[in-house]
Amino acid sequence: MKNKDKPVTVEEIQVLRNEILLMHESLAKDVISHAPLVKKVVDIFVDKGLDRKWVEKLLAPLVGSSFEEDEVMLVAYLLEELDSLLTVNEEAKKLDKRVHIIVGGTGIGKTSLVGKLGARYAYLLDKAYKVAFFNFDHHKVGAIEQLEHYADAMDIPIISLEDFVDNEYDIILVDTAGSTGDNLDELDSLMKIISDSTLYNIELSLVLSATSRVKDLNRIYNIYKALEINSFIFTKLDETYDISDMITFLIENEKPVTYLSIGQEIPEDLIVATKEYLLNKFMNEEDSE
Ligand SMILES: Nc1nc2c(ncn2[C@@H]2O[C@H](COP(=O)(O)OP(=O)(O)OP(=O)(O)O)[C@@H](O)[C@H]2O)c(=O)[nH]1
Ligand SMILES: [Mg+2]
Repeated sequence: MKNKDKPVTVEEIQVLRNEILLMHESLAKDVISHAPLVKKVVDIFVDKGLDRKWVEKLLAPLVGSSFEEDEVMLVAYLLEELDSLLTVNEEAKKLDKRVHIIVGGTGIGKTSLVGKLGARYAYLLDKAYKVAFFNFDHHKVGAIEQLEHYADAMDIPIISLEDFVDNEYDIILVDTAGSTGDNLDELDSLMKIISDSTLYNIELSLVLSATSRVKDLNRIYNIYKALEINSFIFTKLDETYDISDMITFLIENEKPVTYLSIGQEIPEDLIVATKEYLLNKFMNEEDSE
C-alpha cells in the first residue's frame, strides 16, 4: 500500500490535534504580547486564579477589534464568557417527589447539608414539603447521632429503607458516609432499589468544598462519576475568598451547581446557587461575605 493511502490512525489524529492546540496557544500568547491592555486584563484574571492559557485563548480574538483599547469592555467580555460557561439550577417553584442523595468526601459538610435542606424544604419555602431523613452512613460510629439531633430539633423523621415503598414523603434526604469511593456499589444498589420499587425520582448531588484545589475536586468527581451525578453542591464558601478553583472546575465540568453552603449555622447558612453570587465572590474577593 502506498503511504498516502494508508488510513490515518487515531493516535496520529491525536498527535495532530495536540500540535494544532499548541500552535493556537502560542499564537494567542504572541498576539496578546502586542496588545498591552489585553495583556493587563489577562494578568488580572490569572492573578485571580484562572488558567493563563484559557484566558489568553479567550481574549486573543479581540486583539485588533475595538475592544482592544477598552479595559472595561475586556473585563466585561471575560465575565460574560464565564457567566455563559457556568451552569446553575434554580430551585423549582414546585419540587418533584424525590430522594435526594448527598455524597462526597469526608468532613465536607454532607450531614450538615442534609439538616439545612431538610429544614428548608419542611419549613422555609412557600409550600411545606413532607420531608424524611435516611441514614446510609452505617460505616461511621456516631453518624446517626448527628442526624438524630437534627431530626429531633426539626421534627423530621428518620425512616428505614422499607418505608420508601409507601411513597409517603415528598422529599427523602439521604445522608451517606464520607468516602473515597468504597461505597459506590452499595450506593448503586440503593439507587436500583429506589427506582425499581418506588415512585421517587433520584437526585444525586456530589458535595464539594470551595476550599479544595481543582485537582482534588476533579479527583473526587472522577471517583463518583460512575454514579451519574446530577448536580454539585459546594460548601465552605465562607472559608475562602478565592473561589477560582471552584470556578475552573465548574466551567470544565458542565453539571449544574444547585446550592451553596456559606457557614455552619443550620439552617440559615444555605443559599440557592446563582451566577451573580459566584461571579461577585470571584471578582470581589475580600469584599464579599
Ligand atoms: N465554615 C463552614 N463549615 C461547615 C460548612 N458546612 C459544614 N461545615 C462544618 O464542617 C464540619 C463537618 O460537617 P459534617 O456535616 O459533619 O460533614 P460530613 O461530610 O457529614 O462529615 P463525615 O460524615 O464525617 O464525612 C462541621 O463542623 C460543620 O459545622 C460550611 O459551609 N462552612
Ligand atoms: Mg456526616
